[in-house]
Amino acid sequence: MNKYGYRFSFGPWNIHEGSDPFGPTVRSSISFDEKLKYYGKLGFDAVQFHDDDAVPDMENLSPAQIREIAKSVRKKLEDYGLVAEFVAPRLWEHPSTIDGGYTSNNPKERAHAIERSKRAADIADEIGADLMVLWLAREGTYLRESKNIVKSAGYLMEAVNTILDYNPKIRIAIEPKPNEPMDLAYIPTMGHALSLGMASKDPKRVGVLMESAHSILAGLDPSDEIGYAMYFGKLWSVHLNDQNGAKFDQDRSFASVDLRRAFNQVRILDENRYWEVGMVGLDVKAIRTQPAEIATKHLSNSLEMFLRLVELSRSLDRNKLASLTEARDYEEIDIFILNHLMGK
Ligand code: XUL
Ligand code: MN
Repeated sequence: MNKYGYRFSFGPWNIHEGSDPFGPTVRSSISFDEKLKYYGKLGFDAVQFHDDDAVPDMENLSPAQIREIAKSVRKKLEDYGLVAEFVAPRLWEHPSTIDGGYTSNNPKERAHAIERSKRAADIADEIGADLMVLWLAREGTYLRESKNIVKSAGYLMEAVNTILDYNPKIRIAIEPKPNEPMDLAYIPTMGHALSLGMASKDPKRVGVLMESAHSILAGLDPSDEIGYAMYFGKLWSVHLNDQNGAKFDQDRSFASVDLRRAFNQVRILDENRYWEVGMVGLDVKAIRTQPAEIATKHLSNSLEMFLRLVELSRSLDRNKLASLTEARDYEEIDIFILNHLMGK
């Protein structure tokens, strides 16, 4: 933790080999144990997990074996002074999730997705996290005619309710994303995620995770998505990063594309005391060109930018902002904010 009270997290996938759909890996793999060493060095407090980041090959293990391995990962975290922030079921790689897990047209595949989520909840239990993140990667369509949206909404509701029933301690944070890998996802925005949670059987235990790049891909502003969720007390995690327009999901370093947009995310989080409710997750990826020995700078740079923007948010002359707002001099607000960001 730093002097502002924020805790930072990232997932092992954020130190990665650099493959993309058009080319192979360009950096060699680093083992999970090796990655753990970076957390403290880079100023991070917590690890975000996909279920199989914690328990590789879990599809071929019994529930008891899965719990046993998860327990040993918790010990490993303790050795490094780290904690687990959340566990997310990886419902997008297994052959039975090719056309979605919870919303697959095949009932056996839907059942598999639910079972997998229960195992992910077991892992969360053993690893010491009370939060499960649902990024609903393949819950959507390539072709509108291929799935029934009304039924699919019901399947998603059923999945959330089943997880809530299965583990009465777990909280769920739904991470919306409008597209990629699907053409269109069923839960593209904060509003979709919040309504699903609020209609669930235990709304107190369902919230959201806001990822900057996903909001931008949806044509929305991340700070508004943050603030809307915070009004309802539902923002339980974030994946801050940046994104240069509506193209593939870039996961660029936080603030690297649009400094003012990043400032506003930090401002809304800080004004609403986010440090009291959640960790600052940085879902950032090194650019593919980055040499292996220096392929963690995206993480430390993002963290540094977040803290510098906290300072800029706290030092903003809010009386001046209020009087300019009162006078409806929004042109002056523009230059006032730009000057503030430029250190004037
Ligand atoms: C996908 C994405 C994932 C989730 C975790 O775009 O953001 O990293 O955040 O599964
Ligand atoms: Mn994410």
